Amino acid sequence: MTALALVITGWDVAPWERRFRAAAPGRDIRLWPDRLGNPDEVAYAAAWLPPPGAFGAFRNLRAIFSLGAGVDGVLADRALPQVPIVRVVDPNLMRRMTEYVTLHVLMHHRRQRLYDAQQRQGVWHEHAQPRAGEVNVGIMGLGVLGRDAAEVLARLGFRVAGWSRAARQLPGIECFHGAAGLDAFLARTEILVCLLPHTPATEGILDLALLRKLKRDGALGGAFLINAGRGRLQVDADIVAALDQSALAGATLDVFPVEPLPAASPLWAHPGVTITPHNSAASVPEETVAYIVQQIERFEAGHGLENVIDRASGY
Ligand code: NDP
Ligand code: OXD
Repeated sequence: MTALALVITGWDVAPWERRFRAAAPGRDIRLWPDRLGNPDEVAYAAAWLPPPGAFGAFRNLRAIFSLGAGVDGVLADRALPQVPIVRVVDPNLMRRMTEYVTLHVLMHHRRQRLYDAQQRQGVWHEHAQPRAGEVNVGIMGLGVLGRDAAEVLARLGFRVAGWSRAARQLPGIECFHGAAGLDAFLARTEILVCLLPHTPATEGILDLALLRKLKRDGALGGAFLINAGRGRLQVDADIVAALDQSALAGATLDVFPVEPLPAASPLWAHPGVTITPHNSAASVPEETVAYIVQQIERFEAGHGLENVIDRASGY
């Protein structure tokens, strides 16, 4: 009764199955929905975007492992069994996100989109370049990912602040928290990086009203948004409006309320938008499976599971 079921939609299941079989050769690996066998034998589920009700048949389930750092896709199932939900915390995933955030902060800071446009027109023209120390970056979400990105950007010399739910203290980072701290955080932020989880409290938080509160008269002469958290944090139409009204000078978006981003979305062709296909910090089977197998071994040896999410707060 210790089988592990893979409940995966939206991703190719084959590399995950191969990796679980290689990393845990003694483990009985089942595949939802067609190769489940007797569901009473399933003790663990590893899931990405599980369809609602998918875990209902697993009467002896002991834990659910999200295959990503975010758990909103798992929590979307209103009929989830009352078992611990473990999310991915992995240094490789964290560093991939920090690479992405650093790349796009620097892209906006160094005006790379402007130089790309000039290159296409054969224009040789240099623009004034502020120092990193003159530019305010603000990171929404000071968790595992937000903290690492904040530290790296601070080392590059940016003036970095962060916003979280509870009060935090991080050396060299100006920390704001809660609804009471949000406006002051936004008012000093020129490059806004969003690394929040999607929860009922954060849904749609990146709307026009919020984007209008960003600092536009700083060294960069405008405000920029980088969202690599979740698509449902943002209101796509409001981002287009913010760009068109110059509340934003540019946006990098890795995530969208509907993925893949529909062909009809005006974001695709907007000159102020840089789009990536939800790949800022992909879960790599080799790394994620090693982490989950290690968690199961810990659990079966009588130690607690790590990185269990708090269902009440949704992350
Ligand atoms: P953590 O749980 O470690 O951190 C979440 C942070 O968000 C915490 O600082 C938390 O505050 C803050 N937060 C949550 N709710 C609120 C709120 N209502 N108001 C203010 N702050 C809030 O998560 P990670 O850093 O590991 O990951 C963050 C998110 O990144 C994931 O949930 C996922 O959605 C996304 N992600 C995206 C990927 C991609 O490829 N695009 C890849 C991996 C993750 P506090 O510190 O007070 O708890
Ligand atoms: C994650 C993701 O949550 O890849 O890890 O989106």
